[in-house]
Amino acid sequence: MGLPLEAAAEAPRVALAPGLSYVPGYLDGAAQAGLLAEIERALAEGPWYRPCMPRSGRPLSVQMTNCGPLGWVSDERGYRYQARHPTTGRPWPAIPETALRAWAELCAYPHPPEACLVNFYDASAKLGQHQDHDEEDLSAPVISLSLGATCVFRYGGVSRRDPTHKLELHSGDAIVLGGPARLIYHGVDKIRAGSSDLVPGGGRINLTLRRVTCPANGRTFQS
Ligand code: MD3
Ligand code: FE
Repeated sequence: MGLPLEAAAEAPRVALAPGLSYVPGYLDGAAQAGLLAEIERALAEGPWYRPCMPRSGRPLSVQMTNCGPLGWVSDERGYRYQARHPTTGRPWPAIPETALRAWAELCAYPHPPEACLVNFYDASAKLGQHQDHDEEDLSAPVISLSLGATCVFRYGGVSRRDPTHKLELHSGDAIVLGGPARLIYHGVDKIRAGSSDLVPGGGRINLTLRRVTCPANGRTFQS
């Protein structure tokens, strides 16, 4: 696995906005296949489940699971991070090595990620515009890795009324969101069905790596 790492280190970073950098083709074909195999092993321990919206209980179209000491969940009671899978009650599996390497390589944050949210989009799934603010440590960036079908990602600014921009995310692309971009509105408008054969049966998988707790406040899950 030495070569994909060296190749990835070469991938150019495009600054799309302050704090928002885009790394097209960060993972080459071999690294994408390797990460998918790691995700398939994790799914045997922590399968996909369909989260629900708080209050309404309406199911999301995106299926989810997590890796790491903490996982993000959404149900009738609200949004939160928790240490166990909501349907199996088991701890989440370990964060894939490829994802840990991406965190070390793409951001300068001095502590490891605690949560790796894994989203699965079939051809009709979408994710509405939202902010990610359930983490205590908003000084840490979030890193996204895309696998499989291309999506139309849309992002704006820190106000819901700010103008938005569209970006097609392809298999292997990474984005890093930190600093002034950490609280921007963003979502997934659509999946381009049939655009990739990587994920069996089609669809798109997105991993987001997050730091949840503040290392300074003594509530860390790992140091
Ligand atoms: C901007 N996921 O899981 S990844 C999410 O493609 C989420 O599955 C989308 O939004 C997906 O919350 C988008 C890109 C992304 C991830 C985290 C962010 C953009 C972000 C955090 C802050 C701002
Ligand atoms: Fe998000």
